[in-house]
Amino acid sequence: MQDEIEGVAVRCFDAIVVGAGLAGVCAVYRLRQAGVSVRALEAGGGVGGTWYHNRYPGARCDIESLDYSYSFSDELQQEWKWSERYAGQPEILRYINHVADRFDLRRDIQLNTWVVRARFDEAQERWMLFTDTGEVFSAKYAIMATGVLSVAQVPSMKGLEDYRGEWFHTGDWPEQGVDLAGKWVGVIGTGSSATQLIPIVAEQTEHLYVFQRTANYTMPAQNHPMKPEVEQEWKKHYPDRRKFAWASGFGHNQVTNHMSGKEMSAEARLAELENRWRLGGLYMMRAFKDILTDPEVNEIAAEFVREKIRATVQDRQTAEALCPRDLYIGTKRLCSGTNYYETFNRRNVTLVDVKNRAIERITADGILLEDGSEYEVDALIFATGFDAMTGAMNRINPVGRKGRALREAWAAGPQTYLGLCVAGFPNMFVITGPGSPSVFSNMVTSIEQHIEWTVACIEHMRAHGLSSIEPTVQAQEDWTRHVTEAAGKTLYAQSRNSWFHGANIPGKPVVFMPYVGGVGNYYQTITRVAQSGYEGFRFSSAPAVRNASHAGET
Ligand code: NA7
Repeated sequence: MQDEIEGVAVRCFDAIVVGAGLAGVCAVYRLRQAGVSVRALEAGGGVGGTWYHNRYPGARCDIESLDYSYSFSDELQQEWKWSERYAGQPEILRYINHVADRFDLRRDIQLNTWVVRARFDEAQERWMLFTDTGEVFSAKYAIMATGVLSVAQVPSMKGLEDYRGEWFHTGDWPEQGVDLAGKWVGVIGTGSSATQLIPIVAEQTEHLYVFQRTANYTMPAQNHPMKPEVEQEWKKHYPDRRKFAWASGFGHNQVTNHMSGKEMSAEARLAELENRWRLGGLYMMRAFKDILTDPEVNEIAAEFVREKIRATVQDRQTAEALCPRDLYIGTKRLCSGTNYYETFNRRNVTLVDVKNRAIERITADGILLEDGSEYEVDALIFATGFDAMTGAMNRINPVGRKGRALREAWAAGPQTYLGLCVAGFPNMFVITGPGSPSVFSNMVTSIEQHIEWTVACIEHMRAHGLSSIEPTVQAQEDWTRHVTEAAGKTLYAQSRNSWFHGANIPGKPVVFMPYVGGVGNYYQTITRVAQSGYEGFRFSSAPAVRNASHAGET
């Protein structure tokens, strides 16, 4: 093995984890437990990943805190106290920091270190990772915990460089916060981030313009302080709750109605929808078993929400503009917020339609629409989303066997086996990658499932003296087809204009990326593959050059 590359000493570990968000932190814990020497490299100045960078006002999880947390330590889940039903960003960030401290993980996490490229050294069967700090790392295993919503997307808009005000992206919010008091502010976008941010920012600003291209459906989160009896009940039954989540459709404990919307009477349907509205947030998507497969059932739920919007927003025209049209509910990620529609009753908030008259350019003073109207603002907030699911991996663009780069391998859309591994990229594990339930699930459940599988795979390789693992092209093609077919049975196949399809990024192939076959089914599949001796994978048993079993650098 080379000890130096271009005059730089190479630092060797069994595993490099790229990223120290919820996935990276969990990976460090599990790998260390398995006796694998590990170093996590994190671009940010702290642990937390998404929850480190998305500090915009109102940032909050849309999965209940008691579910959106690690299950790997019973002591941890018993000790930690969530203050609200849905945790806000500061509390989740505190939790991740607590986990890093409680399990003494920081000594294996290197912050402010961006992995800028990676390449597989075929002779050594090791990954070489290069960082913006000039350091070079070598590892047998590359665990890509790079996040699925980690590359903020600022749309290319003419004139932004001439804008005299300040501008921000929700996904890259300044750590010190932003003072918007007394300012005229514009928010571009009405997705999840915007719908959480708008009600809070509206209370601070002199005036708020909301630039809406596509109206989405926003549920009331129905957030509230944690009820002691709920917490007690969960803590008493945590193992059962986790087991349920791991076997469920979406990786959490939300109750699902298993009836078709068509089997129910109109009264029963309405009662179910009202109940879902009261439960709040993503519960609406479990109202009927066929809400995401039957257009008529979907429309019943969609119209129910439109009626709620009309009943909330006083100005008729604004209410109608906020009502989503030509969009199946849930096929763009359902939003969950507090007082979102109510905010449009404020005198200092104006909804600006930019669908029928698109943004022409940014001017020195604000936003110019193509019909010539201009909106002057002191600050601009881009709530315009992410290069989701593949953005962070494509940015590193790992180079695998035969010098083939990932961007080339994924030119027509991401291809993976089980959403975990990529043919031609041995010993690379993509945590919650495309082709896995990922964003279609409680991310913490999916993260833990992937890391459990990855660590077991590494242990298997060590036990059998195997040096590399990668999927066969055939297994990868079959899985990718299965992922597409699963989506094809749902309304997602007919609603391609979302980040689930990569449609928000110019030039990105429009391919449905997550796996919608259900978390429980998926977990059974990956478990079966491992138990079968890793069907669909091939191993090499070339003697490993160095395979340290002690913690620390090798
Ligand atoms: P999203 O859900 O991708 O929302 C982005 C929003 O920005 C959406 O309303 C877009 O409208 C809008 N957008 C993007 N580009 C433009 C331009 N050029 N002009 C006008 N409007 C634009 O991102 P979020 O951060 O809200 O949420 C991402 C995920 O994070 C979320 O789903 C949760 O899982 C957590 P469009 O719909 O494309 O017309």
